Amino acid sequence: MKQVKAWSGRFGFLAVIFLLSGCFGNENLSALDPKGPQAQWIYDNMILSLYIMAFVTLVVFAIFFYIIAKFRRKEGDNEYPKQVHGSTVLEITWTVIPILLLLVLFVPTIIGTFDFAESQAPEDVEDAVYIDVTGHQYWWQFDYEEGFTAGQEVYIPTGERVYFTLNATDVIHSFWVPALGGKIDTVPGIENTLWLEADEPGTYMGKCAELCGPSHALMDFKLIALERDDYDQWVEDMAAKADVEQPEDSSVQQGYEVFQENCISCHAVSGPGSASGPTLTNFGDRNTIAGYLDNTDEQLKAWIRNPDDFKQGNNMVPFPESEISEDEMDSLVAYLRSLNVRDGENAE
Ligand code: HEC
Ligand SMILES: [Cu+2]
Repeated sequence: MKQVKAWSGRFGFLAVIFLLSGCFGNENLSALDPKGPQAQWIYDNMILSLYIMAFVTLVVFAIFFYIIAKFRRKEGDNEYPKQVHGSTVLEITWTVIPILLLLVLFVPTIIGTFDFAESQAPEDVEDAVYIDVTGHQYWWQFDYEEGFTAGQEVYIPTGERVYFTLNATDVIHSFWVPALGGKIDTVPGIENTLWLEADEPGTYMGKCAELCGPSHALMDFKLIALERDDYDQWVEDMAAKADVEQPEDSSVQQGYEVFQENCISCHAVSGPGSASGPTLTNFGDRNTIAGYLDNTDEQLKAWIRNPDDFKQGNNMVPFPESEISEDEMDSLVAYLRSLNVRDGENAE
């Protein structure tokens, strides 16, 4: 008996932890804590539909209990009551009321759905930002109009609509930043559109929301909203990287050579990216490796040695010691750290 109690206590404790884990720790990952106008709109409609459902439930249960009480068998009731079939008035009532309630949800939903898919800024808006998103198994590519590519982390200016055009190369993925807006599928061969806006600067978690293979659950990304000035600076720096060939810093020269020999076939480090692997132009600024591992030197080495340990079925090849020695690995890591435009500011 004691044992049972102890165990149920432990499970109860675990259950509470699991429930609470949904509330804390995940930076800006909740649709219930909207951080932009589109997410706010979705949240408001969610609450509206919740009220409608609560109202319907209350009314139905009230009638239910009233009927049970009123028509229950009373003392002396020994005969069948009158048997009634069908009632046109009732049929019409319970068809019309739900139609009206559905319309209350339908109309704003349709208006919102079309508004969110808007692919062009209104004409009076200058320098609206347009970004092409491509979903890959299991990483995200973000192509900017200025001719460069970012991987895993998409930067946007704060307080304005940013227009995304979405696509995929292999299978269907889905682009979702819960705290900022709705999700939308990225489908090979089809261009979907969506705008998002962040009220405040910050880092917003993004998720792939369409089962796309064994590592689907790890296909995370981040949306980083900067003040407009900082954003412009970032764009300028990323675009400037396009011309950089040789590292200026001689201490990372060896790493650069190791990289050129083994990695450049899949990873670009400047300009437009490639479709084979994430662009590493600003890898040193990333918080995470492959979207979710803490970006530490140890993890980075472990990732390069065997990516499949971390993301099953991903498309990067492993690099055992027979191909890259421990010494070369150190220099390679130093080189990767040197690839940044914000002095590794995001990395923690
Ligand atoms: C065959 C193509 C290929 C080669 C060669 C390759 N990679 Fe990758 N790499 C990938 C792919 C694909 C991913 C994305 C994996 C994922 O997240 O699903 C990746 C991811 C990464 C990441 C994480 C990137 C990020 O944005 O978080 C790093 C770092 C990396 N590779 C480094 C290297 C290094 C260093 C080499 C050379 C030693 C190398 N890769 C060689 C395909 C390749
Ligand atoms: Cu996916």
